[in-house]
Amino acid sequence: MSDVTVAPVTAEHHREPLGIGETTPRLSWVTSTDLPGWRQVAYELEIGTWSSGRVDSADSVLVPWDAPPLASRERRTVRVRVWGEDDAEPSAWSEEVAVEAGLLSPADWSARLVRPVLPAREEAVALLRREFVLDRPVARARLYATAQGVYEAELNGAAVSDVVLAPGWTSYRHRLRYRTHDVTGLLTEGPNAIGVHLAEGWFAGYLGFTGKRGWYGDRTGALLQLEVDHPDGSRTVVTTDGAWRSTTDGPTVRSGLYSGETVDFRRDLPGWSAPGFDDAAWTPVEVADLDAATLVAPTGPPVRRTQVLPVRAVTTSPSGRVLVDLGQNLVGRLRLSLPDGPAGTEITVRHAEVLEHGELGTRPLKAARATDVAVLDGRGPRTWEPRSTFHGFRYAEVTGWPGELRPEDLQAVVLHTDMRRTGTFTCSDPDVSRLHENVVWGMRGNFLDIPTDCPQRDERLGWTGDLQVFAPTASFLHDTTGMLRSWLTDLAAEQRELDGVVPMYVPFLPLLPFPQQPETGWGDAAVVVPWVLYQRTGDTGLLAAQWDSMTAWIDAFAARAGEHLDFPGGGFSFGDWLDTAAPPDNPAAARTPWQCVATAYLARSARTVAQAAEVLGRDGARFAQLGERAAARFRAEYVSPNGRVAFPSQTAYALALEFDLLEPGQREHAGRLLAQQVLADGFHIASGFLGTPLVTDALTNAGELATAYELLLQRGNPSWLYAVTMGATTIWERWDSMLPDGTINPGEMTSFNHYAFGAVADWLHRTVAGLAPAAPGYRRIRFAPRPGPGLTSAAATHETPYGTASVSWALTGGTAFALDVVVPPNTTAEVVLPDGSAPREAGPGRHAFTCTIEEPRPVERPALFFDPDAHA
Ligand code: RAM
Repeated sequence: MSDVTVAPVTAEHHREPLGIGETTPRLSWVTSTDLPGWRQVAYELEIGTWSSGRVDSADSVLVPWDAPPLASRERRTVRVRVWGEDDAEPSAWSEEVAVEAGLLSPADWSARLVRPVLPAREEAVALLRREFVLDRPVARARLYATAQGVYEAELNGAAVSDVVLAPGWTSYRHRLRYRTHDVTGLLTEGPNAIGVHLAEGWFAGYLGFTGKRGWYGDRTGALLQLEVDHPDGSRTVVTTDGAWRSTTDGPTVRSGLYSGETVDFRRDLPGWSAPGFDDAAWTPVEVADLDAATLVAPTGPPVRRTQVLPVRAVTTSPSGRVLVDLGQNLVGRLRLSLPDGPAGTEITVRHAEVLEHGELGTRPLKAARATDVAVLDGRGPRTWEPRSTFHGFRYAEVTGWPGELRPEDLQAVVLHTDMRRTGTFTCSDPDVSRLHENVVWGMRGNFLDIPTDCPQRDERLGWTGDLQVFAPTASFLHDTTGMLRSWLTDLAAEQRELDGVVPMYVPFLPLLPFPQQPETGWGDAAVVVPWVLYQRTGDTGLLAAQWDSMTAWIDAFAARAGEHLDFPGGGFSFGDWLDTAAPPDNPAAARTPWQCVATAYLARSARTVAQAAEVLGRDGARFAQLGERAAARFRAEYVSPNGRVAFPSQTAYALALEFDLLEPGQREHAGRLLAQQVLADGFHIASGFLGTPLVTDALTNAGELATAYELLLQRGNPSWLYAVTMGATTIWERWDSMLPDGTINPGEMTSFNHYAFGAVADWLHRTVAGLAPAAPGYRRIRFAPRPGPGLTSAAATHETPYGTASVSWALTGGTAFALDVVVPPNTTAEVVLPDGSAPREAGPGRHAFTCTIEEPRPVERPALFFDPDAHA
């Protein structure tokens, strides 16, 4: 027996493989060992009674399930053991994991969709229930459940799970996710009751910035199928059907995602989801049709409460209002320990991300009211947390609280998709470390079931451009693959209805009166996101699944570019959105015209599809050709023979360099000109959504690392650290969402939680710390830290598909460089030291290196250099 242990097997990208939709889920495992250089040479998988026998293979990630496929509801235990190069004996078996299929065919569903009868008022919340008797003991029970709206289910008075805001938001016309719950322990022989708490959610509530609600329908509904297996082999099935009853007179008076929730405890209905409750006054539900072919099992984790934060301070504002500060801009809601008080006492909580001159700054929320209200019943203290809403906030204003509000009366409950955290970064500059922390919080707040632009105002849409730039960072920080796979499936489904045009946001709603057109940098999400996920996870299956979407996007994009790839139709495009030169009321007015950006993106995306074709063994020649034509067009139109780009902008140079659009002879000059441009911009950000994520990489690769560091460490506005110096705890939509004088930016869109500009974290991970995949899925890793002026140490860790990789370096006395890396089992690594020496190979295990480098020096300012900050 060797000193090798194998963690429990995972199936596809599931955290909990219960109720999965794959019949032959691919399996992965992570080995841990202290044996240096350990590599797997063989494995044996056991799936139920099936065994693979010893398979001579080093593969441990997304290994095919060669056992017979799972049938609906079928559960099989899986385990693996492995052999290393020098191991005569296999490792011990990994701990067993049960992999269980959900309902795989529409025919498995006997449940009917039931709709409560709703009153005329908006945002009503319904309770639905029925009782049933089990005349035999319970051996195993599963609840398969979903809703049109957002729901929580209860059995005999207990919540069936800790999932919140289920079923989340998908393109409901195409796909509605159900979830499988193991409810064996919640049922008893004899009388039982099942109840559902149902609010409008994304399905029927307000969505988007047009003030419209009911995008998918104006009635909510629930679909539940409870299957109880008895020891004698028989099965009782209880489903939503005409026997259910409902009421909208329960304690939750109203709930909306944007508006918040009101509870009136005087309307409490104790025991409503337990047997014996008198529902004679309730109304029979209406049974409706639902296309069971749209029901799908989830591919990623659900939304959960992931953290509870205490209140940092309760203060009184200049105008005398009671304010609560959580110390962190977050997404979720407050849990209130309500005191006793006279029946009818109304406590109101308004939320906001910032204070403006000491008062709650709600203007950025636009039409989102973000207000929760509790009405006391005079029957003692209670704990209350809204159920069907979420807010983006750091501050809250509380009115009507009987007596004095104490910090311990409130807690913030953080909500987001329950992704596994996989990446960390820290460095010697606390502001940069805080910037990174802000990126993490920005991601947490905006990965609430779908990847959104912002979590607080009346928008919260799955903007494709935002994720396109942020996907590399996201996939380092958390395991996003399961969640994004679902989103990409929706993207493809929406795209099919728009002739290949990828909508600006997914799920798509026709919010604006004009037709969708191919949007540079936004639609490219169809290509970039699957490619990034492939790079980071090695999942070729995902790439194959998105192939049609990727190619349809290129065709639509090329059609807009026109025969000569010159985007002749003119018109509007977001382009380098929110360029720092754009005035607050015209975020599209960038330094770099959108046609220039579009030509560059066309080249890059077409080439990426050609690379994907190679991976998938498909013919990608026409994409490769298109990519080269677009690159040539870019050069002809926008680059001088020497490599000067037509627009004096960081974005134009960064695109040319990073998307590899230049001739070899032009690169060096262009790189120098980019550095000069950044200097001319006073080492400030002078780019927008699409350019900014490329600038530091372009500088690094052009040998202008010090300039990249100047940009990173800039603290004046606009810069990444400006917001940090202003006390930001998330990434902002605008560099100056908060102006230096404490006034909120007058622009129409001023979010304080927008992850897009946090995309720089990917450069922090890959270049500053120096941890990057050198082969898909980190099967080979590149450790190439690049110390620069202003930092003396940096470190990063990443849970690769093979286990933990880590890097940590320190620079002492300006020249003594020390590096520590951990290479996960079963991988190889190349280590590139910053002294210019040849790359070294490193096998699994921990390695230390030292070298002497030239002291990193700040960029020399020419004598006549004009620093706008010095003259401010
Ligand atoms: C804004 C969104 C988003 C951006 C679009 C173009 O409304 O907040 O970040 O992608 O515009």
